Amino acid sequence: MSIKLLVFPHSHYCEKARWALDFKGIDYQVRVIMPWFHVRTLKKYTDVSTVPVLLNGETVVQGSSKIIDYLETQHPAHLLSPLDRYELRECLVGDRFSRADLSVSSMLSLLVMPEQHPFPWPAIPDPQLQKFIHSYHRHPVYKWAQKIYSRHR
Ligand SMILES: N[C@@H](CCC(=O)N[C@@H](CS)C(=O)NCC(=O)O)C(=O)O
Repeated sequence: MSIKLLVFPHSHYCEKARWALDFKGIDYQVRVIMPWFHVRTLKKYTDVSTVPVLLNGETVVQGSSKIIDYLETQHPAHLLSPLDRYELRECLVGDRFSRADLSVSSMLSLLVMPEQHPFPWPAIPDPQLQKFIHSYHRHPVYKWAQKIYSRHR
């Protein structure tokens, strides 16, 4: 039975879960559900109305961090959890890409709108919002997230 991931297309939490699955090279199907209608769809699996939700046979895993925890145990190749959680070097935690980098970059994806994101970004008609986004272009954290996306997504 293949893994299914229920998502909103432009949710940073959903992006976090999708990226973790992609990074681990796991075969899965994305099922895009729409806000508002999602409540009825999710009711079949859980009492809580948030996405992402991972379905694997009878197993239901809800929440981006819980999904990563689940994937780490089921698919330990390409670990995303640092072995030594207190080590701090080039990456946010440890010396290699981990769930810390994945999580923070996913949270920033709606601002950075990286080209590697699997769903296309809509044009932003509001000039004030365009200006706001533009004002972050040179910010080191913005650049850091772009780099993480280009190297690891
Ligand atoms: N802590 C959860 C938060 C998930 C979450 O808030 N998802 C939002 C979309 S970004 C959602 O499903 N909102 C709809 C709702 O609350 O009914 C996670 O990490 O997955």
